[in-house]
Amino acid sequence: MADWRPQEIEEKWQRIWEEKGIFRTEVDPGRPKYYVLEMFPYPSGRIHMGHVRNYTIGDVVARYRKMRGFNVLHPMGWDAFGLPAENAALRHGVHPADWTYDNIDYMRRQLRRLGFSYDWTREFATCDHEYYRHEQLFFIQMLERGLAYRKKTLVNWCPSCHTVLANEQVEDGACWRCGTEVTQREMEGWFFRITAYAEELLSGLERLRGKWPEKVLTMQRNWIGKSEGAEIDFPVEGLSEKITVFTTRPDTLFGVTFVSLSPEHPLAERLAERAGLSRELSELRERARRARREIEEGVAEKEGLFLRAYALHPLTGERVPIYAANFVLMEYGTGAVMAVPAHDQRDFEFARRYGLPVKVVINPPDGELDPATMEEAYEAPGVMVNSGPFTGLSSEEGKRRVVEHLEEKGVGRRRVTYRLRDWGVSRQRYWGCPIPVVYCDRCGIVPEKPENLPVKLPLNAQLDEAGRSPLPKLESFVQTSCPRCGGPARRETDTFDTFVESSWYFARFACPESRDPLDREKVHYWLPVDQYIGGIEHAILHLLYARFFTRVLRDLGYVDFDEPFERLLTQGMVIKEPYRCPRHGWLYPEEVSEEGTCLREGCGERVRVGRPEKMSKSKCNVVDPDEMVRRYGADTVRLFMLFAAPPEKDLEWSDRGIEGAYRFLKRLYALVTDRAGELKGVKAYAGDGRDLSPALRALRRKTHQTIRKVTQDLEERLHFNTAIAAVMELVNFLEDTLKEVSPDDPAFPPVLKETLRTVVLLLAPMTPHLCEELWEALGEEGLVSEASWPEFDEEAAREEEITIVVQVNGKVRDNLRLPAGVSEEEVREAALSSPRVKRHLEGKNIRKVIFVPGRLINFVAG
Ligand code: ANZ
Ligand code: ZN
Repeated sequence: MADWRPQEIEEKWQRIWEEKGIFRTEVDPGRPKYYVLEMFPYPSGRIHMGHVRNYTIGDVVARYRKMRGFNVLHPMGWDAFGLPAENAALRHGVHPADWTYDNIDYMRRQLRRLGFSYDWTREFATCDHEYYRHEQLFFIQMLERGLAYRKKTLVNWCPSCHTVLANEQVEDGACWRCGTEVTQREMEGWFFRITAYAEELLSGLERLRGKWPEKVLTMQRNWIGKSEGAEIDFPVEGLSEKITVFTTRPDTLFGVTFVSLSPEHPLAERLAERAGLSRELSELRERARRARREIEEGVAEKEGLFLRAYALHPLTGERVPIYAANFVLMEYGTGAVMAVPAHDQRDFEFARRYGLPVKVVINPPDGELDPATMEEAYEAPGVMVNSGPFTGLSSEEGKRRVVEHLEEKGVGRRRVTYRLRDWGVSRQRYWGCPIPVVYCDRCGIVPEKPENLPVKLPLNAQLDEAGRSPLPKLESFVQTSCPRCGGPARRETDTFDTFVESSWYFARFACPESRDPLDREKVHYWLPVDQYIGGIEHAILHLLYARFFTRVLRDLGYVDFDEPFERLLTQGMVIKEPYRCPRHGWLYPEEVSEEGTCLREGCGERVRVGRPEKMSKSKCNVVDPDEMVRRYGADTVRLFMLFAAPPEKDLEWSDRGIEGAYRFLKRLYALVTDRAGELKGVKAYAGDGRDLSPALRALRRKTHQTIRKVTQDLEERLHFNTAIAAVMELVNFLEDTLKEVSPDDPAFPPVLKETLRTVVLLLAPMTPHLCEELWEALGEEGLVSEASWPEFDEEAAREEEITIVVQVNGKVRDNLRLPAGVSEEEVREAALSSPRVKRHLEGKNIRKVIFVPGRLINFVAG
């Protein structure tokens, strides 16, 4: 029999799938749909193993669902705007557009070579103006509804990327992309009012329980950060204005000894001016902006400035000093805090530093606090003291009662706040979607007219050496006329955060050719996405933005659902051990000898093997998918990716593992093709099994048990590794059976055919090329990619039962029906619980047990 040549057969089947267009899909209201989506890639240049893993998982789901009779949508496209294109442009002197589209061409070929079942007719790149024009229309509609607005605020600024970052894009105070420390800047920019959906985004998480990883739900919940408390008004002495604070602890109101304002608070500015402290305040503000990261982590030294002004306690009328304090954030609550040093650690530290009084108003349930000797704030609940009419209440009850009282007096109210901030979408970048507004001297900010869309990103821009956006200097772009008055106007030169594009691409895949942004009928049929698959790194950013944008689209009348992704799988990373030579640093695997010494320049030093970690070029521990496909073929790479770990866990790359996958497929190829000739005309067994020899009955049983197992693994848990293990076990079982059965048994060919056919069907979603080849070799009709998933026969899968005789002292006392192959332990347990056996053992000691497997158990007792 000819050897398996994966490269040849893989290209052949890819061509056939392509020619027949079997993965092209259309709306078909008569059939149930299934939408599988993997997070689309950024066209960075080449795909990496993380992509291969992500897309292989998605492909198995798509192919499996298709075999189950679903009308499957499985699209692919490109998240194509973004900074790397600009960086590459600077480095290599190519235009970002050329760089991006070249990369797309290359990566598309790589994906095709892996045999993924995409409907390529739906492909688009987000930098196509036919895509982003619709996004511009959404923006204009959001503007009309107040869901997009412009404001001046402190923003996160990445000095190396020369752009603003959203809060979600700042990780531990550094830029999520380049790792540079982020600074704070005051700037004007465009915002999306995601906070208007805070409550909905939070409560919506409930519905996703059990369908999204718990970890992602928790991260989103914390990010939204709901806080329930009250707003309380403090009049300011000598001013008509009042300070409104936000607190989660109204029960501590009687313990307030000062009020803290954010250094950014407008009132702080005014009070400082009045007191001649403007310079001091602005210095404090600058230091606070620089130390933003430490402040948010709570590790910054507490620092403040007495503004020489007093607030009046809303219930007691007491005068309390007003400070500007570096730890009060302008963007949270009201930017003002009633300070209760006895019960808030930050206030406590601040009070100690500035010699401010500490007043205890909550005692622990079993003791009394002494403000003179306290070393830290007491933040836990307790009993209210020194609190006028509220003294004696528990802090929980106190919270409620104090707010009620404040509401009656009109000086406070219940209030809920969220940590979530509005989404800043302006980026001072070139390679992005232009924000479609103009600035007119006469009319102010004017949105572009929908019929003038798209506002195309000009491709004739000369990139700036320093990496700044060329748009503000590109007069041909900037100079325009006002859509309202026709007079001269200037275009907005900021572009959208690229997360705007990825917030709705999944809906556009339903109707990529539509002239309207979304074709309601098609979107209604295909969406929401049934299974979404991607990396955990998007747990907040992309997934929160997409959930928000879906609700915006709903409110704009484009879609009729809230949650874009029904089920989410976050796959683990592909990791590998790095090698390091004390002299030469990181080494490629080829630079390490079998004995584990460094081969570079005949070095010979012992190489250290690091713990497996995320593949990265800098550590020389990357494996190139192309090279693996060239060496083993796509099916082997796919099988290994699926077999080596459950999808949500990290997968450690192993050369032995991929070799093992290769050998298994090779063996399977030989097993089937060796017998394919004789089996071609044979029909798969379809009887009830009663006419079969025990060996063939056992093979059928194993076959149907395997169908059951694989179906369960693919249906719910997406545990491909255990599914593959089950098929491998079946193949082993089959090989053992082949040694046992007589070749003249007329039932043998049909049963063998049934088993081989099943193996091919079960593996088809995972190793589709090989399975097409084997399907054809077995003489089956059509393509296995279009075949139906096998049904398992409960009856055939049931374990065979045998009769075991139970004796007590040699006399038969019972007959038990038990599954074939039960252990002695199981038989003994079953026998001892039989009432008839029990009766004869009563009051006796079992001295000995005689067990004849498959036949008899005898208790010797006396
Ligand atoms: C008085 C008080 C007394 C407070 C007490 C706490 C304990 P979470 O749970 O995170 O919502 N706060 C309010 N606005 C702030 C801002 N802009 N910057 C810094 N801190 C701010 O925290 C709410 C609490 O954080 C509020 O309750 C307020 O301090 C402070 F024994 O008010 B509390
Ligand atoms: Zn950066």
